[in-house]
Amino acid sequence: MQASDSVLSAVEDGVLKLTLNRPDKLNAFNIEMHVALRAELERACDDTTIRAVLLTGSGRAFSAGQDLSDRDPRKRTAPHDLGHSLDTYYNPAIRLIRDLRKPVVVAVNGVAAGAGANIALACDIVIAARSAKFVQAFSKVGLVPDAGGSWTLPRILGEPRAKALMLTGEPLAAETAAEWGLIWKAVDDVDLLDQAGQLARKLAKGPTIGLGLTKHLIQLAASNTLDAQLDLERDSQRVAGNSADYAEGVAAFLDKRPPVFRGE
Ligand code: LHQ
Repeated sequence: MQASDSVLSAVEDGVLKLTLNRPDKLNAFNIEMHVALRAELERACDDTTIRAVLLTGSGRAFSAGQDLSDRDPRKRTAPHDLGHSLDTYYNPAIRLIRDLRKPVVVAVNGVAAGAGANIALACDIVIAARSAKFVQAFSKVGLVPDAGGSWTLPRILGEPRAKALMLTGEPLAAETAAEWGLIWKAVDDVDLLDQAGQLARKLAKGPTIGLGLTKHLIQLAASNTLDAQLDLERDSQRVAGNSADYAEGVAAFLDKRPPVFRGE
């Protein structure tokens, strides 16, 4: 199924592969791309045959963030309400990625700048091409970090590195991002899509209910007390323990055979 030219989509082996596709604009976000991405993320949520998402970009970039030619102040008599852009487009996308109870792998194939960087960093497992870089470009155009970046970077990197990256807009190389724990790993450019695809397919064959609950637990850990987290683990384990995939996992272990999880 192909929803829009600006986001290519295909489902194979339980993986919804989404490719941001405005390569001549370094996959910068315009409204059409936002609408298409949102529709695809909603589909990932609703369609039980989709058990993992793989997001990437076409051409030499992952995404250069907001399409600035769409936001040219010289072409307006009144200023744009950028808060409205965030409410309508970016924030729902970040919430959909984080709330989706299925793993989202992102293959960062080249530069990821501005909101493009922070959309990538909102995904569950970030694999980047060694040549890719992450640029908190906002300060260069007089804006503040958005798309969740001002939340994600200080939590993962701490204030010193988050502030330096965000105040200077200096690019962060994929390998350094991996050394700093901001992403899962940097791989050779030629191997990126193979490795990210293999990982997404493996996750799509996993116990989807348990994986979704695990994602949720990890996301709440930093803001929960230990007591609240222990309660949440109990509640989540109750749900996981009632899943058919748990029964299959234990049966397969006892039978000494690989499990066949159905995501149920
Ligand atoms: C672009 C863009 C772009 C349009 C490259 N737009 N054309 C903002 C406002 C509204 C609501 C809420 O949120 C936001 C959040 C944001 O995302 S703000 C930050 C927006 N992004 C940026 O400031 C990044 C701007 N781009 C760059 O700094 C560079 O292009 C990077 C570092 C990404 C890549 O540099 P190069 O590899 O040297 O490529 P380039 O600069 O030559 O760009 C190639 C083409 O892509 C070029 O077009 P052209 O027709 O000359 O070939 C650029 O104009 C176009 N392009 N980013 N965001």
